[in-house]
Amino acid sequence: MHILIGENRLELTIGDITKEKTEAIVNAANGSLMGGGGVDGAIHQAAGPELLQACRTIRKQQLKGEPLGTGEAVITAGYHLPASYVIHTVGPIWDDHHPNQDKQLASCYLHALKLAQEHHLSSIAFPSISTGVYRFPIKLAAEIAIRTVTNYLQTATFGQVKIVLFSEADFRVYQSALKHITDSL
Ligand code: AR6
Repeated sequence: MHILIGENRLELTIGDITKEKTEAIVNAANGSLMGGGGVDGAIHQAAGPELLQACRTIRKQQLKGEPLGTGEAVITAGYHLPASYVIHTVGPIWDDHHPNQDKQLASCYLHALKLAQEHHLSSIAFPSISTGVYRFPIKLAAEIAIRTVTNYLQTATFGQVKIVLFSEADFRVYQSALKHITDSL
């Protein structure tokens, strides 16, 4: 399913993000940028060892050895992926609920979109950040993701944004969030 927002298109699909042909795909990484499980593991596996090397260089040079902060984003090439770029971001770990986690999750989407636009990219695919290992409740995560992306697309000329869900159940949650938010636009 998709909606048009000005000249931009927001699309929800079910699939494996490592197969996406958008110019950039987003990785739900951890601060170490050294890989992990879930979508992070799948992206590193499909991109090849060059991706880990690029992440090491970013940790050393751009981040001066520090971990990537929650809600921040960095960009690398996509190496063996169909996507030319990977934008790595770190979602919040769900821990009861303090409002800062909502802001951090919104920041992931916002910083990834801004970074893509700074690199003159016009298509990007996101996974459902933080809703796997990091346990963020998917209903709330979907509302935050879709609201952040639609707000951004209302003020920018970007192109295509996809959110790639890994299961039919996750897709349905995002679909109802999209419907809820577009009804109020
Ligand atoms: N394509 C699309 N979505 C996927 C794929 C895929 N190939 N594989 C999994 N998902 P998670 P997080 C979905 O756990 O919660 C890692 O170890 C998955 O079903 O990947 O942000 C990192 O290194 C879920 O809906 O990311 C971090 O340590 C969504 O992607 C930590 O997990 C996110 O689940 C990050 O946790």
